[in-house]
Amino acid sequence: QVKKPVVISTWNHGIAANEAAWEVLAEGGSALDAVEAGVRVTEADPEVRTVGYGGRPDRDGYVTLDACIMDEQQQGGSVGALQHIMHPISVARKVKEDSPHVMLVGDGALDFALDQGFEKKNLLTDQSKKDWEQWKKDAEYKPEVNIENHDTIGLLALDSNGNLSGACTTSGMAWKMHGRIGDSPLIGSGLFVDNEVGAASGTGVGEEIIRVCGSHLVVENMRRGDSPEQACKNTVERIVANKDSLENIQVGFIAINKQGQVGGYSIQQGFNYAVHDETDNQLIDSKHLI
Ligand code: SD4
Repeated sequence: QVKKPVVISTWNHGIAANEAAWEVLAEGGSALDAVEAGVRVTEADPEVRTVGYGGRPDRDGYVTLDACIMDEQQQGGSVGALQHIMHPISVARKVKEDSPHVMLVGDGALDFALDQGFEKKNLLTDQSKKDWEQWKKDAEYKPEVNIENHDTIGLLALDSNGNLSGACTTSGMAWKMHGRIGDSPLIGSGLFVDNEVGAASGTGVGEEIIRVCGSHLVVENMRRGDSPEQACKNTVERIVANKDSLENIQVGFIAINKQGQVGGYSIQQGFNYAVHDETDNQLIDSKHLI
């Protein structure tokens, strides 16, 4: 028995994003439209300091955004280090649909967005500017577990036709080097969708996710028979396998399979995800390795 529709997304802000995605799904809309609508809520919220508008800047004071989207036909679109655009996920979708490419970065991505009619905006809020000025006093790059760096939104949906799509969007690690791109816009790292099997998304220290192609690995684990939770756990174990110290490294994954089963797993305690199904929209504390 397939459970559908279902939406799963990362962290507390997933609740509000799920609501918006659910509105699309409840009317029989596509998973692709749902995932885009969902994460746009998070991108526009200045209180979410890790995604879109109001996100913390890089060490030079620039808010640079990473996002990708993937549909049920395994077509992806992505933007990296995009500045001045409120909804990078929608630009990523345009890259998928209206360009011959999968990924655009930096000024080229901005030019494309402006050509497509997106409006140029200042995304650096007063609060994020203040935080940056405070950070500059010591200028140390020390990501802390579950704090300020790890709240990328990844959102996966299974629609009433049984199709899967996913979206992932972030301002990346606060105080990153200018030009740094994380896992979130990389198809296979921050997000992967295979409509035959399932979908996955990652959050946390992007450098750790990239080196194992994390979301792709989660989906491949499901292909070999793992449950969504087990697939996430195995991927987390691959990440920690070569690490001397796990201090200050958080990585979490969420996953959904074709049956509408969902799960998540993280390295450290503190990761949670939101699941919306026919009965409820609830936050679940992820199981974790340590
Ligand atoms: C990154 N995975 O850029 C993202 C970080 C994250 O909120 O999850 N941020 O590495």
